[in-house]
Amino acid sequence: TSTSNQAYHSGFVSIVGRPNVGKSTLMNHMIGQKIAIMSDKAQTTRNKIQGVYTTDQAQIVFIDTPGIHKPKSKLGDFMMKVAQSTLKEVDAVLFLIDASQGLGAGDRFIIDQLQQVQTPVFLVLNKIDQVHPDELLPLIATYKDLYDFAEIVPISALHGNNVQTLLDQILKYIPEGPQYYPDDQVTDYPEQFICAELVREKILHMTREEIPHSIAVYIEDMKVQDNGVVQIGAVIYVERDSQKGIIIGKRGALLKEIGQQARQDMEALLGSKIFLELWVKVKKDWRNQEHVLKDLGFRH
Ligand code: GDP
Ligand code: K
Ligand code: MG
Repeated sequence: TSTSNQAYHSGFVSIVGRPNVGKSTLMNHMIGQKIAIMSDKAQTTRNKIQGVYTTDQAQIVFIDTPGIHKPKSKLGDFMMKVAQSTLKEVDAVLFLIDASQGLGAGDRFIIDQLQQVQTPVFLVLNKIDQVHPDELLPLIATYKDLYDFAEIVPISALHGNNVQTLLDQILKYIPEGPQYYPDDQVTDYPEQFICAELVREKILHMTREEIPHSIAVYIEDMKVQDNGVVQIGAVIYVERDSQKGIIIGKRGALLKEIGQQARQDMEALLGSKIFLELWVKVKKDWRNQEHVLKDLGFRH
């Protein structure tokens, strides 16, 4: 307010951690809206998605980083580069772990990456709703042996326990700066991208392991009709004809279900009626073709 002479603070915070530790859940909880898609399958988040947390004293832009892991394809390589460059640019890094699981090879790989940057790193122990309090201290000791963390905060992203404390701790690391985004903006990603992610999320939920890593979703067009209905055309790219058959399902049943569920989420997101059309196309080996990745919106 005009009577306060406290300076405004703003900055960037990256969220890293093994797949499924709850990065997207945490960001959505902090931002208070469903931006990053959530699922119980690995590699749900491919692009960095920014969520914006705004108060009248500070603004924090969160980056939900794609999983840091050893790259196996050009797509994996792309994700790794995004993650590494992000770590250097931010004011703090939240290293999220699943407290109900022990230290694994994936955590060690991430810690190796963190050793290469100067940025303060928080150890955030998530899913404390699933562990006995006695187990926390030994777990913290194990991680403290490997890295000098700036802060250590146990939370439950799903239930919101201690999330406000985490936000308060983060604010200590946010320098003076301007408000980058307006009060009501929660993400800087275009609606097209989020709609494509919603379609991909439904496919992740409704198919078996072999499918999720073989698909990409691209919004071909999105326009508002005279009656206010938003018309969206989306293409689901798969690598093989057999995968196309799986996604379409018996007499188109699965594709219809994917479309219905994605449409409901889009309507909630955009606040208007949606007319959604889905197509499935085969694009062989799209994951290893640089130009295909560019077409599909994977940016460095
Ligand atoms: P990400 O891959 O790190 O982004 O993980 P997600 O946010 O997609 O979460 C993976 C799974 O863990 C989902 O099924 C979440 O509901 C679940 N999860 C996330 N946070 C918590 C938590 O605090 N407690 C419990 N019990 N489950 C959680
Ligand atoms: K996930
Ligand atoms: Mg995620």
